[in-house]
Amino acid sequence: MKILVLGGDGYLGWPTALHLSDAGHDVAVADNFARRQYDHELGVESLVPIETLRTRVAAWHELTGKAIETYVGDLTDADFTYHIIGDYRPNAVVHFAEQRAAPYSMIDRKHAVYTQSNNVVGNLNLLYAIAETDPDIHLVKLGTMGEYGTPNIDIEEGWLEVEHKGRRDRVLFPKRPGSFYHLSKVHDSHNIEFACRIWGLRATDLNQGVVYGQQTPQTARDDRLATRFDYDAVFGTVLNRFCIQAVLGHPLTVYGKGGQTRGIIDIRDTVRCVQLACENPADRGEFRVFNQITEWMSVAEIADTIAKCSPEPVMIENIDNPRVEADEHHYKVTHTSLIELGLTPHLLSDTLIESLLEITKRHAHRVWAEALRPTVNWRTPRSF
Ligand code: NAD
Ligand code: USQ
Repeated sequence: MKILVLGGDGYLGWPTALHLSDAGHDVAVADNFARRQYDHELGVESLVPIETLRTRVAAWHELTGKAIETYVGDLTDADFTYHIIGDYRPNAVVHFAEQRAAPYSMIDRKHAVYTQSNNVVGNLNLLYAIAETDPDIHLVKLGTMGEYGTPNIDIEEGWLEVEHKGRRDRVLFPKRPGSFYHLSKVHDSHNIEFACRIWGLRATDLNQGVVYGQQTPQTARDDRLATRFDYDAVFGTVLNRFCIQAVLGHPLTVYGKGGQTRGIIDIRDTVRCVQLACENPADRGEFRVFNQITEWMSVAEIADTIAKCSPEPVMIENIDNPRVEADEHHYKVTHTSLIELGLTPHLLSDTLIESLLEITKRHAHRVWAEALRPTVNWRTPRSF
C-alpha cells in the first residue's frame, strides 16, 4: 500500500513510518515541525536526542535501502494539504499531525485557540482534500480515549446502542472530555463521522490511550532513528515521566489521590495497531472507532509498579491535582476490535520498565529538573 503519515516527525508518527516501511509499504511523511517549535517555546528538549527529519530519512535509506518521501508544510494550509494528497495519491492517510498535549491547550486562551484551530482546521482540510481527490482513500485518524472522559457506564468502541422511551437507536458514544485538547479530538470525530455519512468517506478513528515506551525494533537499529521522549510536565506523559523521575531521584508526582484510571498502550503496539487499521480498511461510508488500549491502570498503580522495578528507592508524592478530573470513578472499556484484527498486546512488564529506566539513565544529564513540576492549572482561565 501507499501510506501517507501526517505528523511523521513526531513521537509516534516517526516510529509508525518506519514500521510501515519495514512491513513493505511505500511510505511518505508530512510535518510542519510545530512539535520542535513547542520545545523552543517551553525551553525543553526530548530526553533522548533526535536527529532532523532529513537525517532520519537518510539513515533509514542507508540501513535498509528503503526511501521515505517527505513533505514539509502545515495542514491548516489547504493548498499544502490538497497538494500532498494529490501528489502522493495514498491508499491510506494516517493522521497524527495535531497539537497533542492537554496541559499545553490549558496554558491560556491563546494556546487553547491555537490547539483547536490547528487540530480542527487541519483535519477539516484533510477531509475535503480526500473527498475531492479520491474518496476511496482510507483515513486512519488518531483520536483519544480522553474523548469519553470517565462516564459511570462501560465505554464502548465509539458507538452506543440506546433504548429511550421504547425506541432503539445506535448513537455516537457520549463524550465528556477533560481539556481543550481532548475537546479538539471530539470535534474532529464529529466532523469525520459527518464526512463519512454525507460523502461516503471511509475512516477509522483510533481512540488511543496514554502511550509509554521509547523504542520499537526499527528505531532501536541506530541512534539516528531514535524517536523523542518527553519528560516535562506539559508534554511528558505519565508513565514516561515517572520513569524519568525515578532515575533522577525525584518524587513521582501523583496528581491528587492517584485513583484516576487511564487506558495505556506500549509504543510497539501503537505502530502495529496503525498497520492493522491500514491493512483492513473501513468500508465506504463507514465511520469505525477502535479503542486503542491494551490495559488500564490507575495513576497510583502506575507509580507503584515503577517504584517496584526501580533498583534505587523511589518516593511517591501526592501533589495537589493541577487538573480538574475525577480521581475515584468507574472505568471499564471494550477494546476487542484490534485484537480481533490480530493485535497481540505487549502488557506493561518489569523488563519494559527496566529498559526505560536504562534509556533514561543514559540521558539523565539532559534533564532540566524545573520542567518536571506542573505549572499549568486548569482552574485559572488566563487570556495569555
Ligand atoms: P507529537 O506532537 O510528537 O507529534 C505530532 C506531529 O504532528 C509533530 O511532529 C508536529 O510537528 C506535527 N504537527 C502538528 N500540527 C501540525 C500541522 N498543522 N501540520 C503539520 N504537522 C503538524 O505527538 P504524538 O505523541 O506523536 O501524538 C501523535 C498523535 O497521536 C496526536 O494526534 C495525539 O493526539 C495522538 N495520541 C497520542 C498519545 C500519546 O500518548 N502520545 C496518546 C493518544 C493519542
Ligand atoms: N498525571 C499524574 N502525574 C503526572 C502526570 C500526569 O498524576 O506527573 C495524571 C494526569 O492527571 C492524568 C493522567 O496522569 O490523570 C494521564 O496524564 P498524561 O499527561 O499522561 O496524559 P493526558 O494528558 O491524558 O494526554 C496523553 C497524551 C494525549 C493523549 C492522551 C490519551 O498527551 O495526546 O490523547 O494521553 S488519553 O489520556 O487516553 O486521553
